Amino acid sequence: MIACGIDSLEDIRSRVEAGKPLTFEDGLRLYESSDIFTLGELANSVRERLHGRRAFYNVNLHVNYSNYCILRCKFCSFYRPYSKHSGDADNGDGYELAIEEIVRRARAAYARGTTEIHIVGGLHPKLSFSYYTGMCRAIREACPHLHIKAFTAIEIIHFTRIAKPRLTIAEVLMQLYEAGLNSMPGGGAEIFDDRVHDEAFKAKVGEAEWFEVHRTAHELGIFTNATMLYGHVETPAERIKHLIKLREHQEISLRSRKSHFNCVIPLSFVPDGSALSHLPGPNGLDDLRTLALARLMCPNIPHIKAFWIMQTPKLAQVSLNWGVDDVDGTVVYYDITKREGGGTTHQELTVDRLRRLIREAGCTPVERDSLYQRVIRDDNTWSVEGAPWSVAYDATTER
Ligand code: V47
Repeated sequence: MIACGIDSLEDIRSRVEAGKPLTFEDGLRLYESSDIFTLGELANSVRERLHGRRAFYNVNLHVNYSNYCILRCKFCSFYRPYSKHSGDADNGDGYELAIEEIVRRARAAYARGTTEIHIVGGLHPKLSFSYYTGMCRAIREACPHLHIKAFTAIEIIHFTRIAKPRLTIAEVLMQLYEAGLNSMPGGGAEIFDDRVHDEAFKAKVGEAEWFEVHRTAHELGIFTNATMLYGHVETPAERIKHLIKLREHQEISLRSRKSHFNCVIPLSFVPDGSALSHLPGPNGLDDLRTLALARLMCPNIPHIKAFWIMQTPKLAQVSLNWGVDDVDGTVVYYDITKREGGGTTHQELTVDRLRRLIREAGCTPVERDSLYQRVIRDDNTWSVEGAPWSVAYDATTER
């Protein structure tokens, strides 16, 4: 409905208020509307219906176990080609972490009160499947209640191929689960569209396989997240279609599977160092519009996360009134993009800073675990609501 050159959006408002799913055309009109205030207001109304003024964060540690990768995705500045003579092809900054080093980092973080370890890496051409199960088992043994959120759908497909003998997706997930895996992150989704796939990440498995992994995880009772990498070669229409596909998958998971997506994480493309570095990347309004759109197009996915590493802490803070209810966590080290942290991989926000960002946005900070249960801390233990266990930690170290 166009009035005086400005789309009034009133018909969309009534559908949002009635809890009706928005159509592709609704999404596009919202994205293209110059009335960014109504877009923010509508997204905030869904956010408040679901979560009131609560805003979630967690105390986590990211570990990227290796940057060697057999893929060459154009948006990625993280991968290094693998060479037997390390240093030849990768400028000397290719790496892979020994399981002992990963456990050392996990143990140190756990002792400081970290509740989640988020592990992803490149598709390594040489490591065997036992490296990944061994990694989960060793972390589980060292840190009994540390939530292991690990491996994107793309890595899971890679594991089915490197396992000897080859395994099905369900078999890979079951073996990882038995070794200690708790849930899966949402990476590797990029944009569900064949044109964008062929232009920006042609060699990577596509939409069908990504959804097959998440469908299998949901059937097995493993919770997962879902991402969307925006601001490169895709159009706003392709973003909206991506979000609708996530909503449709979630509808079935909620109806007939044991678990579902916990959150959508729209990832703001960081061009630096990638084969698409000539592109400008999203501006602040693109970021806000896309986060708000994610909230409005996927009302059946409980949480929308702004990942401050990519959207920046300032934009993540603003987005808390634009549909977002989660700002991820302390992170500590992040190798995939280096926007924060002065170009280093040390990218960390303390709990005090996260809570302040949230309070300054007019929200109430709530520490969550990886499944969005409330974390309860006293002077030197943490637990989650209803759990029969608690974990002792050193609360004198800054988290
Ligand atoms: O899959 C790669 C993306 C993802 C770039 O599930 C890039 O809680 C921006 O999935 N600019 C990994 N993004 C990160 C991820 C994630 C992050 C935080 C929380 C969760 C969660 C998941 O990062 C990759 C890819 O889509 N990525 N390169 C880049 N230049």
